[in-house]
Amino acid sequence: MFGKKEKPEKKEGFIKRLRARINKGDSWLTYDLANLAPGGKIDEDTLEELESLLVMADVGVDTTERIIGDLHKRLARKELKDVEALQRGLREAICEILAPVEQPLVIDKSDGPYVILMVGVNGAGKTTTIGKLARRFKDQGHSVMLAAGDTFRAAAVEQLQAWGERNDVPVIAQHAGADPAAVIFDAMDAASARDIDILLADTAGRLQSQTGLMDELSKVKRVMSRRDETAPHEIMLVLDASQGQNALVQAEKFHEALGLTGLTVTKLDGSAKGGILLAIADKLSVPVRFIGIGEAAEDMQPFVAAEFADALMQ
Ligand SMILES: Nc1nc2c(ncn2[C@@H]2O[C@H](COP(=O)(O)OP(=O)(O)OP(=O)(O)O)[C@@H](O)[C@H]2O)c(=O)[nH]1
Ligand SMILES: [Mg+2]
Repeated sequence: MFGKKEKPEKKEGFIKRLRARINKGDSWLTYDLANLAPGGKIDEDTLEELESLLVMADVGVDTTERIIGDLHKRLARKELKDVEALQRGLREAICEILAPVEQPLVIDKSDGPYVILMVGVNGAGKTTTIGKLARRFKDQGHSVMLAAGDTFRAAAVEQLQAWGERNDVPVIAQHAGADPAAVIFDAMDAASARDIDILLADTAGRLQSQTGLMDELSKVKRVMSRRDETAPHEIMLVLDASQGQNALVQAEKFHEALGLTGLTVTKLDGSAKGGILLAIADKLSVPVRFIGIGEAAEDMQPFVAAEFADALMQ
């Protein structure tokens, strides 16, 4: 488990920022819900309008149907007497979808370095997330090392090294164009030799449709398990929430190719209202480890379903 407890004031600040950034001023749901039922009466038409609202907020057609279906049942049971009851019902439906993917990352150091392989499309936020995690793990008292497995993009190694310097953690890198599997394998050796708790391995961005590059990731994973059969301990996909439904497609394809064990959803500050997280939680039973709402280190926190539901609703 994580060592030290989160400072409460830091956490409170995050929830406030999460609300403000997801909602960008007026809350998308509460504001609109009141508008949907001007006389306060909830009927089929209200639910139909709410349906379009959810689809537009990136929740996706199937997940929206699940939510609206649930509300229809409540309506039939005469449980939706007013806007407040509708809000409560909606919040419950949202929590039910999100709760199963709230599974915090648990670091197990008993078998040597805990190795996290970071994957995702170009620009999703992999390297930044590694930097933020390095900082977080160090603050919790773990020793951390970074592996510069993005040997493809110009300046990728320097970007990782900058994060390493900022957080005072070592970075293992080779020359441009080196085999990413070899870089990460060597870094695993170095991490063992130095008794490091957590190794974070960066990789180059790639589209889920680039078969050759997806195969390269499978090879990285295979080579890692040759060095330590329990590694990688976490294969984390980084998803940019502002890509909407495309993020869901990415998650499905990366999961098929690699067997993901965790997700980090970034850029919720720039997204169409955060609904994509509902679609991902509903369609893919992969734990959501962290959510990001900005570029600073404190703008990333563990995912908590109830908090996220509240941020959507308030
Ligand atoms: N607004 C916002 N920006 C973010 C967030 N996370 C990352 N970024 C920014 O997104 C940009 C891309 O981040 P990187 O970490 O370089 O992404 P990457 O996936 O490593 O990119 P490649 O290595 O090119 O595939 C940077 O400018 C980050 O500062 C976030 O939660 N919110
Ligand atoms: Mg990168």
